[in-house]
Amino acid sequence: MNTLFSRRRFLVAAGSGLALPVLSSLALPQAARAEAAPLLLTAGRRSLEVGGKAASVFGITRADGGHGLVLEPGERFAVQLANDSGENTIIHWHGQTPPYGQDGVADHLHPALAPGRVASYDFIPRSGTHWMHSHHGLQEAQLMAAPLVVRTEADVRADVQEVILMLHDFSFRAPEELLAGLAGGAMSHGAMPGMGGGQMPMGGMSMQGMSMPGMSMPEAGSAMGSGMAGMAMEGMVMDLNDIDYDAYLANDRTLSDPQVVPVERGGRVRLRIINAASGTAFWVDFGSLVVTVLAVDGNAAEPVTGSRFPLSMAQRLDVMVEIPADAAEAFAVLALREGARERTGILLAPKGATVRKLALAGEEEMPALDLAFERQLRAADGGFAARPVDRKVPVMLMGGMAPYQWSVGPAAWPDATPFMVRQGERVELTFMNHTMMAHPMHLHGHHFQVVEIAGEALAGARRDTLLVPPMATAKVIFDADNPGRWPLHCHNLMHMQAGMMAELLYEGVA
Ligand SMILES: [Cu+2]
Repeated sequence: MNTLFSRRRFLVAAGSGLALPVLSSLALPQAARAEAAPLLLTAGRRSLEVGGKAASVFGITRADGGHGLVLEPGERFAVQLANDSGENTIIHWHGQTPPYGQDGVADHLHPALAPGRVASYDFIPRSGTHWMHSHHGLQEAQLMAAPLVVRTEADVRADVQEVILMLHDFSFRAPEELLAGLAGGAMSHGAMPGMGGGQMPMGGMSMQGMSMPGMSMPEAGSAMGSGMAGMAMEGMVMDLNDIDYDAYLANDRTLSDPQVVPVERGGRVRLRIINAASGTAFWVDFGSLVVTVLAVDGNAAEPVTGSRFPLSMAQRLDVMVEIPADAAEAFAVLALREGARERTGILLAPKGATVRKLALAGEEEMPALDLAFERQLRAADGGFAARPVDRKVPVMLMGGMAPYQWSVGPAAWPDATPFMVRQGERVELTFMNHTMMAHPMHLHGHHFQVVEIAGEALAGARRDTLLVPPMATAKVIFDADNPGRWPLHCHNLMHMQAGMMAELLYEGVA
């Protein structure tokens, strides 16, 4: 038996809350060991009010009733997770790079957490703005998600106000019903205006959906022959927003009753924004404020300034907001749904500032997300040190709306062929999107660096989730330094559930 086996176990104890010495065989710097008792998190149910109606959703709460977790510098991720949800669950620590087995994904070795049971986790957390969410069934669509922020010494020294902004989409209908509607071939797009009627056969795939006149496809290119790409650009059709949700939430509230965060005139606010929506990509909009990007997916980036940034599912964005000294009105931080007019957000309000009522929908439909911002991003540390790539892995994104089938490679999960790597290798993944939808692709257990978009090299951002637009190609690199069996999947939950997942599998791992 290989030695990994004993390392990667996480222990599922009876509901007693029994503290077990987890992963004691793992060599860890003694200095980082905290003596404090494990933090208790409870995956359970809670109720929200959405648009004046009561909604029963999931949540992941601390012992003090707060939602999610903020760890201070040097604190371990020493957590006991209790399942009080009444059904099986498993919580993935998105953005963390724990030893395999503590990742929070059920597989053939690690069962889901049964109701009434407790799982223990203990590892050195990765700093930055991350989050936690169910990786079981469709629970994520019912808000089984919460922030997971790990502060650095620099954050503490900076002494700026920190505000977390977590975005969700929400439906009163059960997610199983939403998925059945998509999978049943009943095209949800049928009721939407601007729907392109026909199907375009291309390479054995079909494309059907909303037409986006005038849309340019700068990311399209080498995924297909140039002739094919050119053909795709003529009469382009692409699908946005599989599902029309009932509401879009910012910190669990809609714009009819938004959170109003007190801020100081002349002060600075670090906003940690998490797109926890299961099926919605947003433009984050700061209106008249020009803000500075500090990090993406928890990784420091060279400063980029602007007032509107794309944020796809599962991605995080940290920005510094400087509140003008003469501010008379509250500032809205809005999340604008792509391809639509709906929006959500919070308000940053200096004392005595006017707080205006904001409509639930904007004036204009937002365009689809693109990679213009991604091209601007540079890892603050320059990214991975130069070394030859040991293994090149093509990752084909395939599928379509009718029938509703998606996959990473030709076969849908669970039949997808694993991508094999060997520990110590520098690995290059080339995402090639052969579909007419964008896919936010997430690799567990690693953060990669974006090194090429549509054939153009760059020393781009470090991330764990990259948006791959329709027909786009993008390359990322990472070092295979965390042996295990790691999901590589689309973070559109319905796509994942329809099969858009494969595994990165280290040689020698069972
Ligand atoms: Cu997808």
